[in-house]
Amino acid sequence: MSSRRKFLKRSTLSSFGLMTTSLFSSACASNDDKIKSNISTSKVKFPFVISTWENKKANQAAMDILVKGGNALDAVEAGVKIPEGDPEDRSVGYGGRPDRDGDVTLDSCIMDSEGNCGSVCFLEGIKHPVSVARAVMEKTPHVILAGEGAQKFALANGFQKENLLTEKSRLEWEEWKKESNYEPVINIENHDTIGMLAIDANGDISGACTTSGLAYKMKGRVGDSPIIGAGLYVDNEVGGATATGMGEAVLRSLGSFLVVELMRQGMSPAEACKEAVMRIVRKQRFDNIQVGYLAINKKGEYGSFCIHEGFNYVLTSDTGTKLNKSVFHLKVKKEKK
Ligand code: SD4
Repeated sequence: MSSRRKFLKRSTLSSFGLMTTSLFSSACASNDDKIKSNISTSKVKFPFVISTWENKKANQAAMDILVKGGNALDAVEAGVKIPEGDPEDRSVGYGGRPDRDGDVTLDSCIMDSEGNCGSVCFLEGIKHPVSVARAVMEKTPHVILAGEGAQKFALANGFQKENLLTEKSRLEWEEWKKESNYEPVINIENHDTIGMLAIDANGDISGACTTSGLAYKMKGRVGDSPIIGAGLYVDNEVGGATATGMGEAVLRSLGSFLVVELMRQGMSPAEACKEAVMRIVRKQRFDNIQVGYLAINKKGEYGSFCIHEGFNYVLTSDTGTKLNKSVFHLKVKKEKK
């Protein structure tokens, strides 16, 4: 069982234990000092690539391009295409869990160092939505194409229509349908949306974010991942940020844009991610949802912050690949055996 999956289980159990507002606030206060001491600035020589969760292969594909002098845009596209094409990755692209009607619908976006961006949402039948998002950016006057229009555009631009629902995902969905018990509670679902940021040898930053979204979501639901400023934002003068977790919470606070703007005002990536998470904690219900932010700046500094313990990210540079645990707001209580 992946550590992410274990986290989801543990987190759900522990969140049910925290039932009152006063308990929440005391947990916040007592954790705050620890958080302060954990927020240190980490820096790495560029080029490097960083991405949400544990997808080392995705980072490697991006790094292969960066070490040859390739640009950050090509790197992030190639990187996130790895989980998009992997049927075992159940929350991105091919093999992703379907919506409640049994359809796999994909959300993806990409943004380059010039401030250009492209996005597709509610896209069906196309394995690599990030490449369609890039085509939207490069070949149309628009930023976002949705649903049928996005698919029509993809087909007109050489993408093939494929069935993205694997047998494994279909059988799970059939099982889910027996009770059709849908609670939009992110911590009980397994989803490893990839948000990736890269800084190339020239110091230019690009990012991409791609997902099949929440399993068994309502038909037509679009999350934060394809929304520029929510799931991803890059400003090459400052840095870049990406998000994972409960998309609705990120959308309400336009989290990735917020992180970049906070860095513009002088915060380090980790401090900015923390402040963006704390906005959610202060203004929204956060007991049973996870949100994690990951950010880099122009100096090559990086950092992250999440609501609940358990979010991690992978960093790949010329010194190799390292899985890092994110600093968090609330500790997950250990399961009693
Ligand atoms: C969404 N933010 O669709 C995505 C889900 C996610 O790891 O990040 N999963 O809300």
